[in-house]
Amino acid sequence: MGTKILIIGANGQLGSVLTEELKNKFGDENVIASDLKERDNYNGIFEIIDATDSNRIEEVVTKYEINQIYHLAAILSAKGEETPLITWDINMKTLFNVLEVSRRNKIDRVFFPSSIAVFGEGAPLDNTPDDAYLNPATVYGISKAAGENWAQYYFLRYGLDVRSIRYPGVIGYQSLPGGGTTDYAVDIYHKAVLKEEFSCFLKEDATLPMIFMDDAIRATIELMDAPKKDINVRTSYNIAGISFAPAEIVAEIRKLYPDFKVKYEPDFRQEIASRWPRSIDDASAASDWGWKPKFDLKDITEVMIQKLQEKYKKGSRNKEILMF
Ligand code: AKB
Repeated sequence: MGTKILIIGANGQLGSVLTEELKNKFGDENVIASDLKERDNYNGIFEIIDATDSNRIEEVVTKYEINQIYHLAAILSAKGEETPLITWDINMKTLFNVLEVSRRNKIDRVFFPSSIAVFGEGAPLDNTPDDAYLNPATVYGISKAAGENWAQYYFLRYGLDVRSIRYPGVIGYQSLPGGGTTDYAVDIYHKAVLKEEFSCFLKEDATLPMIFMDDAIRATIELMDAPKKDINVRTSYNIAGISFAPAEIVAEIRKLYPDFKVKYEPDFRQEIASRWPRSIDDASAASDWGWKPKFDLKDITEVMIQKLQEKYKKGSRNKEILMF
């Protein structure tokens, strides 16, 4: 039987782009997108799934004879701090539901996204290795650190082939992030193209690991394509893209928009960022499944500006409705 994929959280920043890529690779009929609400103008098979309801996940898995699940639904770092217990409940319940449905239905491969948010005090800030001490200070980070261990547990206990990546901040023109600490690095490009002033919620020297969407999607697919015998990390793989601070992205944007205005107004998200790594050691991903990023800050800036200029030229100034 061929590959039949279910994507949970297909309307999100990563999910919406990954869905299109998987459709290109496996065919529209083999990729079932799902989220809490149907996506406007979506071209393909879509099911409404609230992933806190395991019966509903199981129903869709059975209906389409799914054999791979990408579980992308979660509440992110900044948003999660507004309602810590609800965030914990949602992030863990949806993961347990996916793991249990996958175990019961003998799903071949499961993808669970983790994050650099699993790190905190006690981990080296530079070149943070995969096996650094995990001491997350956000509820999102705690849920991801616990989730990684549960992923490994399901692999060890039940042989479920769960694979995971710790994403840095993801930067893309196709979709918008929501509720993260790294979101500024997407919003800033929208403001530059709209010729508006940007208020940055991080300090100008707050260096964080980031990755371009194309690299993030390629990493995900490469990990899921890798032979099972090569996957030696069953918690989650670090992957690095690039690292930069707000002042560096501003300098890069000003090469194209010399009058771009920025003010720094750090808020609680600066506190979160200050505990995260500045850069990531991704040696295990490189040696186990050949991971290598392609895009640096200059490449990212050129593509982001060009693509956003095209989008804004075509339509409205409302960035929410410009995506896809
Ligand atoms: C966030 O900022 O919460 C996310 C992440 C790094 O996982 N983008």
